[in-house]
Amino acid sequence: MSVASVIHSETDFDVRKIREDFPILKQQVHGKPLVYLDNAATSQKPQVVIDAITRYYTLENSNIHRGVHYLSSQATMAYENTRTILKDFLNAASEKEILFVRGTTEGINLVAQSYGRTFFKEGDEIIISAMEHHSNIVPWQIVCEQTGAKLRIIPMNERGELLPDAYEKLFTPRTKFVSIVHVSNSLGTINPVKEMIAMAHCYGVPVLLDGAQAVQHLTVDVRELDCDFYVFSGHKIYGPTGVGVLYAKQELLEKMPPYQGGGDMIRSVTFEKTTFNELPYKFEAGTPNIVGGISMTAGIRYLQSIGIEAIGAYEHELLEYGTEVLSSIRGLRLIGTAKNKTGILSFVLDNVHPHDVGTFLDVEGIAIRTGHHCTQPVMQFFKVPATSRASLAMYNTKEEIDILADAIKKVMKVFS
Ligand code: C6P
Repeated sequence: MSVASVIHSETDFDVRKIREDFPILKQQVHGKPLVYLDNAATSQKPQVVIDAITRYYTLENSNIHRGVHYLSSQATMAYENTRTILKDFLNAASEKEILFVRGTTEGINLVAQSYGRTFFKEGDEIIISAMEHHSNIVPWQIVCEQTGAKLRIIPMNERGELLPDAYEKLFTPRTKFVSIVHVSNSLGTINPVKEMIAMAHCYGVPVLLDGAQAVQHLTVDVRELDCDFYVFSGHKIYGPTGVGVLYAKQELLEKMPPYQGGGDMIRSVTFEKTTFNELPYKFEAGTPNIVGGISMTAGIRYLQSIGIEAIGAYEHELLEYGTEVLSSIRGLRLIGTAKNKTGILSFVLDNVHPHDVGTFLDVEGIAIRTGHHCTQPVMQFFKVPATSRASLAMYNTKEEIDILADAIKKVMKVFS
């Protein structure tokens, strides 16, 4: 469906009504209306998510999978129901393929330690890309240290797009795994993951997608993508911090050993031998973030009630507007100009350090992120120490982009 056919203007989308659902947006910061443009770091929470947290602690609080009493079975039902919502959200084949984790970072570490440490050996190769978040670099470096495997890196061009031919050339008989970001957090690039997965599968190699910046903007269907692992964080999809999801194909999970040991992941324990629980519990040791899981799905249901296609189309309209407005500022260079992007506007200004930009904008009530965005290799590629990054969500407006642009012009004036 084309962007234009989904949405025509802010009015159609009713962004004003959506903003009403996010109480935090109503406040003033340093005497100015808050302009929140740091959504890639974490999104704000709608009232339904805040209510789900309050309701859980007011009416349902209890440990799950353990008690026979009323509250425990209510909490267990609510928690397991969220697994079903997540299964449907990702179009996974079964609840057994949905693991609760602390977030994207823990999901990738789980796969690196459980799958990688078990199946990689000396000389094996793992392909990642030049635009990975540190969370999709360091866990693989650790497993390389442990097993003797090596990292191979898919290069990118000056627009921040991966090079498909170079990707294909990286495959050798030693390639054992591919782990790539679906949408880059510092560039906004949407990678052609379906094609990349198909290519890896031609060589019999499984693929993990880091979906931390994708699920809140794009429809993700793990069966259509045919990815082997998919991971995302609750707090970037309008839910709370400290909870996320790892999807994995059941056949792979069956072969993988537990990541952590403890309560709930066992079937029986003696001092001589422990047998493990069935999927997905084999990978969920200890009391989980129960309220996190339940309220994360309140966020997902909220997003679904608006419609992910409509959100994506609206954000795309904002991105196009923001790109035009920011590009017209003399002395501003956009970093990340891929053809296929989500709402990330990373930029550098002539003669002004990004941290000064961030501090100045904060005084104007504008929240952006400045720094390397946990993607130092991306900064090295573009030969910049850091960037300023405005990241968009469904509740942002063109008016806020204008406020951002005016504030940037002021910064440039002050520093010139
Ligand atoms: N990026 C940003 O400001 P956690 O911290 O586990 O929820 O997510 C880690 C992570 C992994 N992959 C990608 C692509 C990400 O964007 C992030 C988090 C935030 O860009 C915080 S560094």
